[in-house]
Amino acid sequence: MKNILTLFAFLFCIMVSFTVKAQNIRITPRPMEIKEGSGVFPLKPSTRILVDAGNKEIHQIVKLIVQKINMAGGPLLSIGEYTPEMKIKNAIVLTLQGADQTLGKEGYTLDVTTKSIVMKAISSQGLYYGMLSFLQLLPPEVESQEPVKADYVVPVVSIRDMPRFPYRGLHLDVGRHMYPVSFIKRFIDLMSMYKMNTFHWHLTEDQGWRIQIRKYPRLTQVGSTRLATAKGKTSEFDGVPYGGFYSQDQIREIVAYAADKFVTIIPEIEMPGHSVAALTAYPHLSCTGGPFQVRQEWGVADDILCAGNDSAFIFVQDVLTEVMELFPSTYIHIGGDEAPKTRWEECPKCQKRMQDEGLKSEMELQSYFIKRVERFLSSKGRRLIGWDEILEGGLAPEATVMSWRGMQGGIDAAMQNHDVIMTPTDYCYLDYYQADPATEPLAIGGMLTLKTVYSFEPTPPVLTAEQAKHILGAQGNVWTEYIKTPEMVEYMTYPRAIALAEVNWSQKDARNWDDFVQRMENQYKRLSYLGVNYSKGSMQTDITTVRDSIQHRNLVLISSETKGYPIHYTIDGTEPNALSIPYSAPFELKSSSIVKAVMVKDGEVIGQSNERNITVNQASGKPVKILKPYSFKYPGTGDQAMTDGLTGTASLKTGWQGYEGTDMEIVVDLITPSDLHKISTTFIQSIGSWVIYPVEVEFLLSSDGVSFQSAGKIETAPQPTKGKAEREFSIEFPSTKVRYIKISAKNNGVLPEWHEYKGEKCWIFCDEVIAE
Ligand code: TNX
Repeated sequence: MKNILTLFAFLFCIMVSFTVKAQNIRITPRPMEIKEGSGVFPLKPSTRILVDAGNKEIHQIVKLIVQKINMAGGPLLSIGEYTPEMKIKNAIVLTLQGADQTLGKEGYTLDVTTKSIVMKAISSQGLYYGMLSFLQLLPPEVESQEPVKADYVVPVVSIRDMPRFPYRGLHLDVGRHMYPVSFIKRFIDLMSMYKMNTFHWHLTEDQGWRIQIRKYPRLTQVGSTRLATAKGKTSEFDGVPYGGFYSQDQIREIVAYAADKFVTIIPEIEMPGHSVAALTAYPHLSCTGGPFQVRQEWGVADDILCAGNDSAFIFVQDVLTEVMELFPSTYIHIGGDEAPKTRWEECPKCQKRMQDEGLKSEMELQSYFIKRVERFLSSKGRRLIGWDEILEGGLAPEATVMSWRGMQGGIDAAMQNHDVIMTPTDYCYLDYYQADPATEPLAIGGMLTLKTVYSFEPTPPVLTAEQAKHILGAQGNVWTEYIKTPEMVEYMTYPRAIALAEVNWSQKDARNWDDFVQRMENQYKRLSYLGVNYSKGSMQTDITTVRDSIQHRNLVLISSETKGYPIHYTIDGTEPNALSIPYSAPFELKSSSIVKAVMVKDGEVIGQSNERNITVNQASGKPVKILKPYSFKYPGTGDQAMTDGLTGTASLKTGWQGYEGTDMEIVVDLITPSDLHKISTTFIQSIGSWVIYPVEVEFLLSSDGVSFQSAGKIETAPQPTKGKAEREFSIEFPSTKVRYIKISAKNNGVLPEWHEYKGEKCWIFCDEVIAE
């Protein structure tokens, strides 16, 4: 009996230590080396934290962490001084003594035994990162803002860690929308929690100048306020003035706050483009002399700083002088992106400058502009960063390039031995959608899921080992045209920024999506305790169809980028829950339905529900022949998009097939001749996106696929409609046996006279053939 009890006790211990292990070593970003042991170190009120005598910086950090643990309901630890002669028991040690030099300035070791926890690093920053990892070994409740119950035990483990990249950045645009000082601090707190070390603060824009400059008061008196803002993606305005700026005192406060968390702030002052707010305040800095208005709509403005005007350079230098006083960062970002040369081409001063300086093009004039600013920054011991457009016309000698229009700018710069920060739109634009746009809040466009961010590899394989050293790291960009509130900033930033934090910190081959998903459970709990409005988009289901090409029918396929959780769905329009039909394999729908699906964990729905309207009619799943090709930019689901059962959604990206300037012509083969009396299809119009209705839609029928008879034609004259609209084009006829349906739609070709961009190629967007 006693033996059996001992055996049970033994098994129980193994189980406990196993669950502690499985639950707790979930540090994100994943450390370089983790050696798991067995047993735990319990935190008790008698536990002491010992730090090197005289290290004020680390003392400060330790104090914050002691408060944090206590606020969450954990034991109140005491702080003492550490000396190497001490016998360490029931203590947590943070020391610069005896640290592993090879781990560099940001690296650390963290050794947990049942008796002590020891963190070593060669700098306070390294110890800070050790502390962050230590916090992640504690239960997630440690992030609670009020006392909650939790078991404060730390699993025995030995960690050696250092970052892969030195530059681990997050960007925030406060030009389009701005946020309170308290939120900027919170943004810094959160990024630092994931060991990011650079905050790129985008402070000036066409739509608002947000930094106080003493020498140019009108920048904030005039340039910080726009009279209205574009409503959503329409060409209407809300009529509500929007403004604000950060005073120099506030900026100093934020810079100091960030420094305590080892976050460097790189300020960005945009030039020569994206500067309409500055030109509104000081029109003489422009080519035309103005007047201007702080921009109310998004996009790219033609009016930029005049490169022929010496006062523009004096202005830039004066502004940068005050900026350098406020920001100790070595790097200063000067923008350089999206500067149309329209004004410079017509400006006598710019043209004279080109002549005087022997510049052959406006591109070279841009390069002259940037080089001149760089000389100024270098003379003050600072370094210039610019968006990849600064490559055009020749790079300034010491410039660092932020590659955003893909990776090529970064590759070119690294090949010229320039430093690079990778921030390509396809992987780093946190303003893009992160789940099905049909169920997401309005975003600028694009699609960037958590998994795609996680898959980012900042070092392009074409670079040699030497050139690759110029890739300093990656950065996530939060552009805020459609992000009005702090809550929305968090929604767009998290959890994607955590995926990018791991891309930057963890070793390349240590990255594993399924493992990351597991570890994220720990992070989601922490974010919830912190009240972060993170997105659950990665836990959304994707509902689509696959075509059974033997039986010519569509089957509904439900999946998700986050694997490992059961999916449940409904087809009767009700909200799915854990009791709804469990999904196991693609299934057939007997009639048109709304399919709604969720993922479930422990009997609870996780993530938000997704839904798709799926139509079932005589054409569904039948083969489509494309007679005139659609655009590869908007293929829908490809050749079978018009009969895939998935109707176009509110987003131009989902469902619709697009034709750029060309006509549409398709034939659907119903395989078995069927009695039909109605055929329809839908087109969309979205003036702002250059999509208009076709001018003519014709439906033709055939029994042999060779000779077709017209069943009806619908003509329209292109009319401007407000916002986005849909129109069903249909014909009805006496019941007829039909095997082939041809639909041909004529594109107007170019945007009509009434369009702002008249004469440019216009699109037609169509979806789904419905045959009844
Ligand atoms: C391009 S990225 C811009 C920004 C916009 C952003 C929207 C860059 C250097 N310029 O001005 O806000 O796209 O995604």
